Amino acid sequence: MEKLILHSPSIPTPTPQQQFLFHKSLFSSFKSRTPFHQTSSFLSFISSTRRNPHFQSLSNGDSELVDDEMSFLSLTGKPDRNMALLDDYESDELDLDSDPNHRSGYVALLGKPNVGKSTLANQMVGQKLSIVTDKPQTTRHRILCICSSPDYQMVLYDTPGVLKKEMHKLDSMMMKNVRTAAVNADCVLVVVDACKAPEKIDELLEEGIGDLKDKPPTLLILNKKDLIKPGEVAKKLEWYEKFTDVDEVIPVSAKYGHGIDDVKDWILSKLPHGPAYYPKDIVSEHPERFFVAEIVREKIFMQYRNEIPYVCQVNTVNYKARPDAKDFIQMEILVEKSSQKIILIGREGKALKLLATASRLDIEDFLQKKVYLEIEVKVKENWRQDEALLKNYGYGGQIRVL
Ligand SMILES: Nc1nc2c(ncn2[C@@H]2O[C@H](COP(=O)(O)OP(=O)(O)OP(=O)(O)O)[C@@H](O)[C@H]2O)c(=O)[nH]1
Ligand SMILES: [Mg+2]
Repeated sequence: MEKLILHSPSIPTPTPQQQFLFHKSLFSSFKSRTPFHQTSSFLSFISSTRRNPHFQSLSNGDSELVDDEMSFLSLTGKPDRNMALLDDYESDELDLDSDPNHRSGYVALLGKPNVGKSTLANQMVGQKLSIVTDKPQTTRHRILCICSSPDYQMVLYDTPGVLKKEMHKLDSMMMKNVRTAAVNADCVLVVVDACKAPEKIDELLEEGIGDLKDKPPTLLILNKKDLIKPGEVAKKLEWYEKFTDVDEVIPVSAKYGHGIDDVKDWILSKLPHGPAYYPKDIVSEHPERFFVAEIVREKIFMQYRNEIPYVCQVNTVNYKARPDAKDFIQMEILVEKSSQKIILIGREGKALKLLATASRLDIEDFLQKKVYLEIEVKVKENWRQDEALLKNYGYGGQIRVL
């Protein structure tokens, strides 16, 4: 059964200033006061299952991971505001009779790798949903992050960084997911790194929204402003205002939450009036097993160097919730060569043990319960080129749920 990731209804949505002081969980009742930019922990609330309108039953030819009938979370577009969710959420959950001034809509986050898209998405939601590392190409999937207040609901799509060169089928499938993120967006945020020399964003826009007839309003976010002097920020701001075709430029520090208010105000001015798409306490729709695999992937990025993080695919093979015992989670890490497997496991299995421990601690923090974690490393030659496998791993715009 899939589970949704929820805010606790009893915890008020944080103001932007409070966001990076958002607390750990319903269950730990505000024990942790660590700002989320200082912790690697995933902050989340998990509720009991609800059927999701985007879950579809599919069967495809791949034998390795296929259950008899698999469920997939479709990420192809936004639901019809009036129809799709009503079957699944009670109208009072969606607050459909609410204030006619209520606004809601979809926001696509685009940018090159490593500019801080995921950091910004997490900051806006007030929870760590997307993994963040100092290495480029961390995000591989389109991650749905829902940011709600009594007056609005912003449904953000964090996307993989736009690549100049697509090396593998994986890259081209990731880029397709970037493009489709903007298709239904009510507005687009293009993130650039303030530390880098200013550069035109035409290619980025072309990649993200090039095919669209009606161009959505676009905001350029000059991120990491904390790393440069204020005078430099002003110069870069001016350059981007002059040389890019965007509606506005806002400097921010996603890591420290500066400027997030301004970004939200801008988004709000572009969102149409209408009721919420999702109940206000939901912050994402991806299933737990997805986040669990992402946590392991983040730890791989942190522990291993060079090409290793990029050749790893992490799958949750088995996930058994056990009310009276630790949850049982079986993961597999796929690499492309046996030499990579040797590195991943390390001498006498020490590296893998370290990885498993770091992952388990974060998973327990995320799920708010103890788990038994088993990780196996396997070789799957050229998995990054195998379209059927890649689809099965969720790169085709659909994520498998239990
Ligand atoms: N100093 C500073 N660092 C930041 C800021 N925003 C992000 N970072 C750092 O930049 C690095 C990349 O951040 P991510 O959020 O993973 O970047 P991304 O654009 O999602 O990267 P991909 O998923 O690879 O496309 C991480 O080390 C972040 O901590 C910021 O405002 N200030
Ligand atoms: Mg990212």
